[in-house]
Amino acid sequence: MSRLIVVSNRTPGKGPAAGGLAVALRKTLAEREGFWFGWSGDLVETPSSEARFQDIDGLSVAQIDLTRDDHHAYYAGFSNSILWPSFHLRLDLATIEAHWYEGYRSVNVQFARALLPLLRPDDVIWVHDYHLIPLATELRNLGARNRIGFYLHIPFPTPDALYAIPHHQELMRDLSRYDLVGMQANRDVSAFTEFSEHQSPSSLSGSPLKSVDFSRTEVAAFPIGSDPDAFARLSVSAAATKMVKRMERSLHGQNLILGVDRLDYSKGLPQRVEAYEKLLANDGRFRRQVHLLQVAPPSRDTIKEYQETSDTLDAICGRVMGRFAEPDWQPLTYVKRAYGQPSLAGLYRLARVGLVTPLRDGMNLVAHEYVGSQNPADPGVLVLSRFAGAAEIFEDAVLVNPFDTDETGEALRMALDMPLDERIARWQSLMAAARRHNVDDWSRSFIDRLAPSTSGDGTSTRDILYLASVA
Ligand code: ADQ
Repeated sequence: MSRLIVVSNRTPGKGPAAGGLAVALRKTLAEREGFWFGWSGDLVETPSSEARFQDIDGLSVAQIDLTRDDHHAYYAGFSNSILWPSFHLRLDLATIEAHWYEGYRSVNVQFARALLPLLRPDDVIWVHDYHLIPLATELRNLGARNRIGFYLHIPFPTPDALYAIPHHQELMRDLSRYDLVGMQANRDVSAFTEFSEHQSPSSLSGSPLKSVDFSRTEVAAFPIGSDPDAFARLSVSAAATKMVKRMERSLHGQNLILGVDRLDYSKGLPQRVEAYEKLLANDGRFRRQVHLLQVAPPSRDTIKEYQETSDTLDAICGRVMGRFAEPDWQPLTYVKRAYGQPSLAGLYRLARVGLVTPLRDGMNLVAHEYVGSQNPADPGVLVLSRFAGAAEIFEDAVLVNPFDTDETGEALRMALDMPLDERIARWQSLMAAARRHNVDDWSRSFIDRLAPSTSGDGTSTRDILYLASVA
């Protein structure tokens, strides 16, 4: 069996904090051999061109360092101030500084130069996410003939949003240098197909651009998932129970509504709190009967738009507190810190409503984890944004338009009033879907498709994939 080389911006770190994706890829790496390649997290003045290997909890990891300037242009600049907002259709929050592209490209070249000497001819390479779109081109320019796959964890943009990205044509040509491009949802494959079939000859110079030939690249949806049965076990573990007991003591029998997110403008946090405000304003029954817990640790907080989202959320939470709180009752708790998976699993299980309302999201694993953690005899209700990739998987969630805070407020009322038999029926359907789309099968199906002749048991998962015709 050929080795698997996983490449991502960061490699997994030490300790038990790894998410489902890292755990699943670790398992795949243990089955196939190979290593994980990425940035070390260190910024230095003169990085070595050679990668350093180390063993991280049994995982073979190769890392390179970057300079501060390259990293800034590549990560905070092109990746997270241009690609992230544009792919999430937030051009209003993008900072279009085309010169960041040089740093972005240069880091991809550095990754390719350090990775190439470590490769064997039959290694299969799996590249992750928008930071590394050019990597296949740079590896192929250096002579790599390996099978190379790319997985986009975030949504694929509409053509208009794509055209707003400097050098978008080169980025699309970069995608065409992969053998397989995996996306989260049918929606993303459709957006990609729309672009590939109607490529616009637009350029600032006015000269027509040649259209990109995608005939050698297969593009398909591989919806990522979690390990729902692991979350089911975790949600009744000692660590989860400890958190549940703590929380129950402060709830005094109120129903818990729970949001868990990275603090990111794509997650729709201000709109979510506003929807909760409307629930309390429109239906006095719920005052003193419900409590919203929003867990949202800061992320990418060197970027201005993230600080502004944080300020907006602070203000809205303050407003709702001022409007509804009483000396002996608070309508919400907002916690700006991350929790380990056992604590999260306990909170998920305790929550009568899992409120997952991103404005746009590749998949949203919190929705999967919430479903996995429910008590089968008394499950909570998932209120889910239509604009998360997860909405294609979880048809029996209460689906909402997160921009419409009246609708989300009404969905909250419906979820809180939902009778037990309906909650059980919906949850059983959701749990079946979470199991069908578990993260181990996701990883296996991508690799089977990328390297069919080298797969362990030859299992085909073709029937769960949605293929795009992009020839
Ligand atoms: P993210 O935008 O980070 O991921 P999401 O899928 O919701 O979004 O969460 C990823 C993980 O972070 C989950 O396992 C969750 O438990 C954890 N997490 C979130 N908030 C946390 C908190 N407050 N404390 C502790 N852990 C927390 C990107 C894309 C998504 C896509 C994933 C995976 O934006 O659309 O689903 O990658 O492909």
